[in-house]
Amino acid sequence: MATATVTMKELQSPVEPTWCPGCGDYGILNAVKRAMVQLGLRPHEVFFVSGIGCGSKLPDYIRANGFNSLHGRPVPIAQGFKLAHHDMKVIIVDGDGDNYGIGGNHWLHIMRRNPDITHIVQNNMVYGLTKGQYAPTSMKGYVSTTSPEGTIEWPVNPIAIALAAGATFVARGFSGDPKHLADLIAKGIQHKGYALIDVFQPCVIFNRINTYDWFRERIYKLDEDPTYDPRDRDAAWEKAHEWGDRIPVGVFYINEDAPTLEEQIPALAEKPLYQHEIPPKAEELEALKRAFM
Ligand SMILES: Cc1ncc(C[n+]2csc(CCOP(=O)(O)OP(=O)(O)O)c2C)c(N)n1
Ligand code: SF4
Repeated sequence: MATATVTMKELQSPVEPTWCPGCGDYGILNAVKRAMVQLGLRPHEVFFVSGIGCGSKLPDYIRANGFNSLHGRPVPIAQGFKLAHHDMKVIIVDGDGDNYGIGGNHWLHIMRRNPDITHIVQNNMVYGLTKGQYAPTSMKGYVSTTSPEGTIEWPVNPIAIALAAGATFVARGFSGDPKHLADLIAKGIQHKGYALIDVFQPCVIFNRINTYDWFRERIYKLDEDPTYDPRDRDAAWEKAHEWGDRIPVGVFYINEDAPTLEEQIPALAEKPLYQHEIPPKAEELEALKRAFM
């Protein structure tokens, strides 16, 4: 891990955010910068990948490498980048619609593979950019432009799905508490393997149910309970289903022993893929062709 000194100012992008005043995405941007400062991560050491959505504009608002991909596609792009350049920190930042909806299948498979990637999902339980349609995380009965009588679908449970799919780091934060969220993001970046950080992010325009106050009345921190052990998968499973008057945030689960995707690919052991010789040597190409004949 880098040990250089990095300041919040150094991470300041010249681009002004276009988020609505009061949007929970500001807290996430602040927490991401704080985490980079905490870890001494310099702009050139980090690559952000996002999809399409309000929150997915984040790579424009931080001075680091960044790439806005298509709606639902940041996961495969981040994996491709990680394989090509596995010595860089790769951070995906996308919305709940992006990752739990259209990109849901990619998400399942990144968790099985365990690349060393940090994934911050801005979960506002609504589609913000496209003006308030219900999302996969909207609560049952949620009234929106596309569910005027209330959505009849059960919401996805990101924490339970991540545990079931084998994610090796599963956490949830709240954008109204950027300091706590920064600690979670820093832990996720330090974790060797895939780290999910689902973040409650109030959308002050389209989600008038799950507001800052709604979350503040309910959330409590797992790390304030000294008896909670995040290495205990059964305990995490139980906490994943806690919803209603009390909703936990913090690190639900961590498995520090699983090998990463990169560690299991022999070609990456010697040097990053982008430093490999292209095109391969003639005899290597011949051998490859013969393997398919
Ligand atoms: C393939 C594709 N389908 C649909 C859209 C339209 N679209 C853009 S953003 C979005 C939803 C964004 O919601 P979310 O990912 O939760 O992010 P938020 O805006 O709430 O931050 C949709 C449906 C698109 N751009 N591309
Ligand atoms: S519509 Fe909602 S999510 Fe989008 S910028 Fe405004 S407050 Fe934020």
